[in-house]
Amino acid sequence: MEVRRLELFYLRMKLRDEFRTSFGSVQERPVVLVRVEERGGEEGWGELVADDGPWYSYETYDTSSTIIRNFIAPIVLQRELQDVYDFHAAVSRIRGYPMAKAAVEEALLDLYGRLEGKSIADIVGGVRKEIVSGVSIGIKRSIDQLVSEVETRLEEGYRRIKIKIEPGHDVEPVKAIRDRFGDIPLQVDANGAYTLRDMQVLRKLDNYGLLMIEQPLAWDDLVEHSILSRKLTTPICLDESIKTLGDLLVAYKLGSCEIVNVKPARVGGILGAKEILETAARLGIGAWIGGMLETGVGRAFLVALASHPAVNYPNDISASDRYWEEDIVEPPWKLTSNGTLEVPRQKGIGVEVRTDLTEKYLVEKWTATK
Ligand code: OSB
Ligand code: MG
Repeated sequence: MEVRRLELFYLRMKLRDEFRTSFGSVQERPVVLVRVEERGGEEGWGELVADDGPWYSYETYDTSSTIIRNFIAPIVLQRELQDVYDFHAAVSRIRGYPMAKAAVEEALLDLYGRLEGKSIADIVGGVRKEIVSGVSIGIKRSIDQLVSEVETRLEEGYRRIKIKIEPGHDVEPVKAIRDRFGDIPLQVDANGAYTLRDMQVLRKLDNYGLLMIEQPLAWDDLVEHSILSRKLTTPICLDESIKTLGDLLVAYKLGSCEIVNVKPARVGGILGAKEILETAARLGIGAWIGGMLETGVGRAFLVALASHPAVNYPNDISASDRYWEEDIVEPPWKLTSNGTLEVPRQKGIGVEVRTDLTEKYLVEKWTATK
């Protein structure tokens, strides 16, 4: 693959509704798309998922796109890459910045798939025709509002509900949902908002038959999660704390989690995510694919990964219309009557980027050429 042009499209897009977690609220987000073009004119697209501020991780769209512009783009344009593993070897000297690496890796994988006539699902060893779609619901102004959103999502067909929690908004919303909807597949995500001093509340949550509690304790902690895991019967799922395959191995040795939320952007790309999925399966750790409020471009990679056989829980991969009035891909991602998304088998990501919409939402464009 000889990449002759790498472009960044900086867009700004409004979410249909505010999305609030324990670390902050998003109404409108930066969307940075990576486009690579190969000598013969074929293209590939990827998405940088970093947000405005360093809240979920240290990356922001600004710092990570600077890393792409100054360090990753020159590497991609300077050499002829044999394959995408070659890309990872070349960028391994850049420490950290998994979201920046994942964004460019996605674009290269899409390009590689288009050149070789393979879908992303083919490339990652996906086997499913459709993937189970769950939905992640933010913190609402009232319990009534939350219950009514859960009702809407269940009616739309989502197969699992995840709600965001934080101290002061935890047992009460879970109880309200159980009282109203009974034994639906339900889980919570704290985004690191609790400590071991909150045992009382965590013990109460343990009584609601939750599928899992996601990232209850600090984002960078494995030891305290292993202590907590011994005290609860509900499985612990780690998101923020698993940044590398090495983290997963340590978490396994310590007994810090029973389940892992796999996000390609958090672990430096699709190939790294595939490796984590395979290791999780080998170790008997449950796995599913998480999201970062992606547009239809990033979503395509999540769907492909979720078709991997190691995935054994519903995913945080909703349809395009859960976040976007108009998604920037054609066709948009649509929920089937089964509460699933179909896995495309066309070459590359299997959806087309709508250049009329990338134009409409464009704030800035950056181009580097060979
Ligand atoms: O912790 O899983 C998370 C969104 C942004 C940042 C972190 C998280 C989330 C979600 C939404 O839960 C997942 C999605 O629907 O894309
Ligand atoms: Mg999470």
